[in-house]
Amino acid sequence: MKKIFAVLAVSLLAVTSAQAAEFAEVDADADGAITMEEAVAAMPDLTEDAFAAADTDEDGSLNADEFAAMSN
Ligand SMILES: [Ca+2]
Ligand SMILES: [Ca+2]
Repeated sequence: MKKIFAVLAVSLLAVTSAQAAEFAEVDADADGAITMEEAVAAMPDLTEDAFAAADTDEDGSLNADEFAAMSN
């Protein structure tokens, strides 16, 4: 039984780090914000409207929270 829990714990960790890595991957210059250019480079189908809708504080870039909200 312990082995099953260990496998589950590892799987959960993998999911968590995968989401974190995704933001870092899209944020090509690692400044903590995703610009329209960075977003489109990672997601070619993203429209300007979708980006603007995700940019809830309207500063022209997506922070980690805005990116997470858009991804969900
Ligand atoms: Ca950036
Ligand atoms: Ca923003």
